[in-house]
Amino acid sequence: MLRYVVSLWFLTLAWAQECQVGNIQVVQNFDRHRYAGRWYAVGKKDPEGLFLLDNIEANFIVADDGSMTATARGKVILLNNWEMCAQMLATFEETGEPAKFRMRYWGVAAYLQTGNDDHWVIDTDYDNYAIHYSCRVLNADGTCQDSYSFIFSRHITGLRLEDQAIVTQKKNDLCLLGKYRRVAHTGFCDSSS
Ligand code: DAO
Repeated sequence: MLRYVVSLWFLTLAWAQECQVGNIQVVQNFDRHRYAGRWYAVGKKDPEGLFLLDNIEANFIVADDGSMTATARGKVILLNNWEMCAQMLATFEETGEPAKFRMRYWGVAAYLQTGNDDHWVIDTDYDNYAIHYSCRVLNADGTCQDSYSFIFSRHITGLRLEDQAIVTQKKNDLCLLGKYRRVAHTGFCDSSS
């Protein structure tokens, strides 16, 4: 029994070490110019009190001075049952690490969510997939209590077969394997204003 408790304690400790937000690796030599353009969220790990449900896409723009902004849209449900397409805007503040930004976001309508979150680019090949991560609340042991993460694809149909293993490995590295749901694209935001 004691051996079981001790092994469990070591396993928990190892998990907590691996899952420290401070140990999360982001993409090396991040190139925002190649990251720019339209991405479709095809998977999402929701935060507490989720906001964007499906039909989520983001368009990153890099200005001549190098600053990055984004427009985004996605279906949300407000007041329990009012489905609408949220049009969002975001600005990205440098942190000194090229793939780590602070993202300030707000809706074009005042009743939409506003926030200021981390926006980390965990991995991308720029042409097909990108993995985003944000931890909103840290636990005392340095693991994340409340995170969200988008799996982005350049293709509205989803990830290519050859990218799926890479993305699965990264989900595992983020300690979020099994916590993502598929994000549907049904044209909701094309047909609603
Ligand atoms: O959907 O539950 C949620 C949290 C996401 C909020 C952030 C949306 C703002 C705009 C995204 C821009 C690019 C990722």
